[in-house]
Amino acid sequence: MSSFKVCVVLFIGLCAVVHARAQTYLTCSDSAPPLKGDRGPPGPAGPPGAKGPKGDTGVTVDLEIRMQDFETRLAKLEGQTCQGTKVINGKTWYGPGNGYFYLVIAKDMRYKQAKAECGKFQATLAVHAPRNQGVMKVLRKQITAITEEDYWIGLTDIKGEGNFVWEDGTPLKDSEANWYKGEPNNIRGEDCVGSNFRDTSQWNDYPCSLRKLYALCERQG
Ligand SMILES: [Ca+2]
Ligand SMILES: [Ca+2]
Repeated sequence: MSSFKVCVVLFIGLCAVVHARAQTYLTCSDSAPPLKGDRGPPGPAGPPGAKGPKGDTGVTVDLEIRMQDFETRLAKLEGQTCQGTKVINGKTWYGPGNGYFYLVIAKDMRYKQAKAECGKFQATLAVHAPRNQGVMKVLRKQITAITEEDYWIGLTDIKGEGNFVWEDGTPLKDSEANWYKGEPNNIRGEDCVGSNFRDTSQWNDYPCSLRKLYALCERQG
C-alpha cells in the first residue's frame, strides 16, 4: 500500500472516532440529570434579630410578692375594728367589732320612748348589729342583759304593713331577717320589732305601745 493510501485510511478512521465521541456526548447530555456544581462559600452573616422581652429578676418578683401580701393585710386591718369597750358620759358601751358601740337601757319602755332614750346619747335603736348574727353572738357575750331580756331594735313596718324598714331608712333584706317561727304575725296590729323572744335572740313584732321591752342603743365611737 502506498503511503498516500495509508494516510487516507488513517484519516477516515480518525473521523469515525471523532464522530462516535460526538454522539456519545450528545446522548449523555439529553438523558442525564443536570450536573450540580460545587457548593459555594457561606454568605455573610445577617443582621441581629429584634430584642426579646425583659425577664423577671428574682429580687423584683420577691419584692412584688411581699408588697401584695402587705397590701392584703393592710386592707384586712382597715376593715376591722377591734372589740372592746368605751366609756361615754359615764356609761360603758360595748364594741363587738363592727365599728359601732352598744348600750342596753334597762327599763321597760314603749318603742317611741326607747328611741328617745337612745337619742339622749346621740344614739339610735340598734340597726347594724341585729342584721348580723355573728356580731350579735359577740354582743351577747359582752352584754348579759340582751341574753335575758327582750329589747327593742330599730326596725318597724309602721309606714307599710309587712314592709319592714330599719331606722336608718333601709328596707329589711331576707338575708338579714331573724324572725322567731310564725313571726311577724301582726296579731294585734304589731309594727315594732323586739329581739330575744323567748330567750332565743330571734325577733317578734309587737305593738309599738307595749311598755315591756328594754332598748338596745347603737352609736359610732
Ligand atoms: Ca305590722
Ligand atoms: Ca308578733
